[in-house]
Amino acid sequence: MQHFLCKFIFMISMLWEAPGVHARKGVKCGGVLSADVGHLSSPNFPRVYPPYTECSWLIVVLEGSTVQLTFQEFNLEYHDTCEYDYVKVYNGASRDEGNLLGTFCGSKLPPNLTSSWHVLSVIFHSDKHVGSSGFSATYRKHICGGVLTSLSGMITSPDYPDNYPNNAECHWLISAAPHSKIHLVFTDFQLESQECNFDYVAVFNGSSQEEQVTHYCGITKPPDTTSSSNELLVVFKSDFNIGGRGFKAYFSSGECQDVFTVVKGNITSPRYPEMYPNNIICQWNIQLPQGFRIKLFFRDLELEEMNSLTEACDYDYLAVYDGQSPSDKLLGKWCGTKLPAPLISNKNNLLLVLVTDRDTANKGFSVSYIGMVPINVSCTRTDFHIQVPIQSVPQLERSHIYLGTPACAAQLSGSNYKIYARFDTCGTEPQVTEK
Ligand SMILES: [Ca+2]
Ligand SMILES: [Ca+2]
Ligand SMILES: [Ca+2]
Repeated sequence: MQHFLCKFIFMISMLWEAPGVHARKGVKCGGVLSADVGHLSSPNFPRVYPPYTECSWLIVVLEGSTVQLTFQEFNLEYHDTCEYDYVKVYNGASRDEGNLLGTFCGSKLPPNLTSSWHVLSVIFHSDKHVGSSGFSATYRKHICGGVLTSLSGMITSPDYPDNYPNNAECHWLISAAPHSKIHLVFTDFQLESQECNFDYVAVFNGSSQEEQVTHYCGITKPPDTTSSSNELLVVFKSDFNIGGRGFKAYFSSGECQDVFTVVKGNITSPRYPEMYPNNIICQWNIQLPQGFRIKLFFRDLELEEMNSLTEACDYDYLAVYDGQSPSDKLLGKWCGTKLPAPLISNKNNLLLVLVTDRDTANKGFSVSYIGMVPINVSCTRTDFHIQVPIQSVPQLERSHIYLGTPACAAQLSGSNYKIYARFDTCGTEPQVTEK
């Protein structure tokens, strides 16, 4: 307990930035909230809030749990991009724009928001003119579950990696932007028994629990899932006895996860060139037809700098793997702002992974790739052969592929165009040895 208290107080002093510095004289608002449930509202609520006011709430609950925020009333001056009066909610400390969960104004009630760890901040701001009745919200500590709206994140069973409690029931609704899909991967899984009528995990494709789904338990983890809509529901239940280590899973969505199958393209970090979010793991796969190799060009790289103690990219980094998964060979891992040289895959797949930690974001990265098919040239003392795979020049007719003159056109041989020539034909000249 002593240890926890020390950590807790240290945490608050780390995160708390001079309360009320911007607050108008005589208006008291904001503060540190650490009870399991609580309430916050704009000054003077439900009467008109004062001008020139800035309030900052820091909600810190027990480590290992999360904070769920629910707005009951919401009415602020409206502006297209909320530049006059606004409420901002951060997944962690405020001011770190990588933590921003949303900015709200006008009279539309914001959605329920859940932090991905035990800290959540709320900022209320009003400008010089035009006020309204303001907002009122409640929060509560969540042992597990919630509505997750970030681009990516991690979910675990309660108390993971220690044994999960008995009689637990958790519902995580992962909700992405309209039209984007959610990718979910379980990396660790150990529940009671192989018969799933005791403890189980179920993954519902969509928010509805109506449809039939498989229950997973024991050490049989749910398969990698890509949602068919922009929602995915994960349910965990334990019965009255016998636990296990539980599970750990990662999700990603929208700009944070994609598969590229066209022969050339561009990939950027989420929100680029604005700041990327904190706490994300993004994966982009490039999957081209067999025979292709992939050349990757770095156009821009601005990530958090390396850890000066270890001189390694421990905080935020971009990693590239020579294949389809992080178990394939690592081609490089970069951070900071030094632009890496172009690189080439050995086969037809490449995986890019962006990992960011819980604070200090930057502009991100921008890369381009192009699929290449190797051309094979071989020669003897008197002649040479050139082989060009058909798929590398799909737009050309055979008669348009020739060496020197159209008379030396390529021949078709299996999936290749072949040119066979002597050194003194096809407009080439024999090698002359001069005295
Ligand atoms: Ca105003
Ligand atoms: Ca059990
Ligand atoms: Ca960072």
